[in-house]
Amino acid sequence: SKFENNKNRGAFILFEGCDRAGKTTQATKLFEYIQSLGHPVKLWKFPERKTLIGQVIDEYLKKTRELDDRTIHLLFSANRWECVSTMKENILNGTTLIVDRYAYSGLAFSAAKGLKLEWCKYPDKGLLTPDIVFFTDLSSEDAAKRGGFGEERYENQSFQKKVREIYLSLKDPTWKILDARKSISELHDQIGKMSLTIIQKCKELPLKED
Ligand code: DGP
Ligand code: NA
Ligand code: NA
Repeated sequence: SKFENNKNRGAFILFEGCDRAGKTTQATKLFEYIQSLGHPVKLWKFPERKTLIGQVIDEYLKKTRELDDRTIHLLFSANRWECVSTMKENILNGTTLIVDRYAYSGLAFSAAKGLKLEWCKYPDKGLLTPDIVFFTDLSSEDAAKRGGFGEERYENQSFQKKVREIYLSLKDPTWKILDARKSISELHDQIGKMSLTIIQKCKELPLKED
């Protein structure tokens, strides 16, 4: 496309983690920080519940709709696919995207139900590859202590324990595993520094689709 040789692209910064690990708090704080420095930046969250597919996902998570495990896996993936061209356009035009959950969530949550990891991976093949992944790591015991889980599907300790194990098996060189027991400001400082480095570095690197 006309963007491929852009020498000034934005970064794709991803947050992943179990429920209640402080991901959304850190993604929001990072967004505000990067914006305050004058960099073009946007905050995205998956699932994107506002689209037609996202509305079905929302009903599934709120337990007002039941769906087969493979069906919902494919819908979560389709929800990422329906946003990919907009995300790509933003990044290649120089906007950094801070994304709260992406394909690793799909693998961790679906494989935790017993679906085969290899089967789960295929629908997400070709999606954008993050430049850095911040994994806010918290044991399911510590997560449960944070005022308990919410009412949505998946929000219970034994399931989250499985999700965390699968997540940790997915770690690759783009991952930074952060101890989510640290204070909000300590984590934010750490994340902010690494993000500025990656924003500079990735200007010279192609955006990957794997
Ligand atoms: P959140 O709004 O971040 O709490 O995410 C909603 C829930 O959906 C959360 O428990 C994680 C789960 N989730 C996110 N992405 C996927 C996915 O691709 N597949 C499955 N099965 N679950 C997902
Ligand atoms: Na949740
Ligand atoms: Na969240």
